Amino acid sequence: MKLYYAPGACSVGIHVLLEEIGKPYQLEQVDLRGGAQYKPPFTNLNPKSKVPTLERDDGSVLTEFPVIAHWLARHNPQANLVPKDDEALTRAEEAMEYVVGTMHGQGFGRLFRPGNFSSSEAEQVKARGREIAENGFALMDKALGGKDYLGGQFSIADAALFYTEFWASKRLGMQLPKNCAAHFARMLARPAVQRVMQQEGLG
Ligand SMILES: N[C@@H](CCC(=O)N[C@@H](CS)C(=O)NCC(=O)O)C(=O)O
Repeated sequence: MKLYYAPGACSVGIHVLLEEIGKPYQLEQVDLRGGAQYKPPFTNLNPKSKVPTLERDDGSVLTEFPVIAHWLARHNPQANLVPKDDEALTRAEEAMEYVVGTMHGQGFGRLFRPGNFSSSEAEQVKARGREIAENGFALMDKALGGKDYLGGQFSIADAALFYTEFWASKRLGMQLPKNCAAHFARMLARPAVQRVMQQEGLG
């Protein structure tokens, strides 16, 4: 398998899952700042121009964080990347969809790329993005109440929450609420996450 990624992008969550699985894989960095995602050869692989993009061993390609995460979990059951209990699994899935679709897509999307939402109202767009992200962390903080991880045990949902916590805390200097801050610290202490941080040069 080959993961197309950019350092510190949302692909970092899939990178974490690959390290948790522990099987060999390759990494290929995509120069997002230089626009490599909009040109061949990358567009031949993923015309959506996004990371994470996962090329499987048969050469076929998977896109979309939740789909890649679920596929990795299903094909590597020994890594326990989803809770076995049905209710815990459902809650973890619910959280992951919200993190990726709303917190990232609607919140951080506005904060990092306001021009995708309005060509002239950057400051208002960013303020709304921050509000969406903060509301999201408040909800995730509640979801984490009394638990170390969103599904009880570590799961694909935590890899998603981790990348937004990383952006909030390390890129934007946002204060995470208590349970999210503890979750972020717990994630950073995982050996798989430490290897990823080193490999992506994230300090
Ligand atoms: N819906 C996609 C979103 C992926 C995404 O937004 N990736 C960003 C990096 S965090 C990207 O590749 N952006 C490049 C661009 O839009 O030019 C998913 O779930 O994987």
